[in-house]
Amino acid sequence: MSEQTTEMTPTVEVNYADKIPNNVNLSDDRRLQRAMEKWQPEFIDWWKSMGPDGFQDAEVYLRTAVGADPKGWAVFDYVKMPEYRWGILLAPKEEGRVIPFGKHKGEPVWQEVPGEYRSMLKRLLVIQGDTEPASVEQQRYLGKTCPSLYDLRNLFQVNVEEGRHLWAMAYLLQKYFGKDGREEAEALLNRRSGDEDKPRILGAFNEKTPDWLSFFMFTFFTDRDGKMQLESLAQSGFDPLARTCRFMLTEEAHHMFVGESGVGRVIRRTLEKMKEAGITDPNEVDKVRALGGVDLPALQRKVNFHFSVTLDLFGAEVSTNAANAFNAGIKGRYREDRLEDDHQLLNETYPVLRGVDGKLVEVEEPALNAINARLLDDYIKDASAGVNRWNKIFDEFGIDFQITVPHKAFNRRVGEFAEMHVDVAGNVMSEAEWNAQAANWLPSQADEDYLLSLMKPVTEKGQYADWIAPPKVGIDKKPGDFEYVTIES
Ligand code: BYC
Ligand code: FE
Ligand code: FE
Repeated sequence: MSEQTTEMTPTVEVNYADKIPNNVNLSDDRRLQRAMEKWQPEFIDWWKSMGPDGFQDAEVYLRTAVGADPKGWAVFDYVKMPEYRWGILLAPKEEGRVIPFGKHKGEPVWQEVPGEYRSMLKRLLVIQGDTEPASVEQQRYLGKTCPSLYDLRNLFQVNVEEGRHLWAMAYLLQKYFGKDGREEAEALLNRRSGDEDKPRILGAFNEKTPDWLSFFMFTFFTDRDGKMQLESLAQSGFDPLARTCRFMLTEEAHHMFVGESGVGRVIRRTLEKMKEAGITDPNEVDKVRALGGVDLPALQRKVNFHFSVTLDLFGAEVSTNAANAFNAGIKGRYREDRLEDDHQLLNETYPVLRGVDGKLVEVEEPALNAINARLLDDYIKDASAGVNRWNKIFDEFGIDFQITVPHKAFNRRVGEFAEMHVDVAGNVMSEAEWNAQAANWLPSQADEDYLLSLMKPVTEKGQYADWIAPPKVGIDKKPGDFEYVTIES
């Protein structure tokens, strides 16, 4: 007992065998346990200083994963977030699993890191791991303006689970990458979203999430990049990574639910207000704002922003990094196991939209080099299907409006179109023309100021801010007036 209780954290006593839910026999690996014992209090320090501001003592009705089986992975109870049981959970091992793609296709999966792919794997784990705490940092202040206790609880659920995803990557780094891995696990706690000197690695994770519409858009669009990347890594020939990501995906589904239902509820509330006031033209922005609703053109601009910023997360469309990772059997395609081809792609091509002499042209590229382009296309399909589900709400209210996703070359900073200026419909133009119209396409300061003016906290049980409709059902089937978060006053 005493051996397993660390002295390093005065505030949170940790008995590693009991407190860290895990299905990796943590207590059998002394070296790893020591590494995690050193990292755990640093994580808690990070959580307390960079996690949800002002709610560290609140009791939150959270889902904790205590096992990877259907019974263990969704246990609900009140918990103070710093005492959340961040665990290490891998999906069950599949006996006889073989590497599903690339040049090692058909060989037994690796249980240890293959030496020749060590640095490639480490880089992917670090990039994946870096996004998780970044998103928590981006969402740090949102609790103060929550539209309801239900939404507050969902925010915190997402935050603790992103924390758990960080644990997942920190575990892989510390278990399989020795001293290097331990250093990288510490560095994951030391970079900061938006910091000039030590920013997070990928662009979208240094943007602000200043209001709740941004949060819902982020969880809809950017967590969906998480889903696509995790689905690709879940195919990995490095089995511990594949199993880790498969379990992370069970949590990711909830994050996208929060985003999709959140934006849907904003749309619904706006349409209710329009209907009550007899407004049928969505472009009557001033009237909608006078009623305290989120106008649809501003909502579309938010979509344009979050979509385009998220597309940059897929890297360059044509990428030798991605080709190498695929060939090596380290990172596959989206749901590789459901695709029907040779899974080696040595003689295949894939059509990639490229910027050639200032024009958008579809070019057949070697499929291996087009792995990122393909994942991007799969993402666009998946995100567009979600947007179409929002569009059904307009039909329901008989309002003639549709949300659309912008063209994939719009507003890009990474990849093929980074140097081009392309509008939401896919027209290439000069920088001056683009700048002159950018305010129609991307959220303006005035949009942001208006959204911020709506962000007044609502913390009475069962009450909702006036700009968002209540959810159809509660979390864990709780009734409408359930106290999802108990805030000490
Ligand atoms: N920003 O061949 P390229 C999630 C760099 S989200 C800055 O284009 P590659 C979550 C790149 O590093 C999922 N730099 O890229 C969501 C490279 O630099 P070096 C996160 C960028 O490697 C919400 C150079 O450009 N997981 O989980 O094929 C909440 C050329 O590289 C960016 C992953 O991304 C950028 N956007 O693809 C919480 C999975 N893009 O090395 C969590 C792991 C590229 O030449 N990562 N660069 O100096 C990967 O699979 C790949 O690294 C990437 C890039 C897809 C990110
Ligand atoms: Fe995550
Ligand atoms: Fe997520």
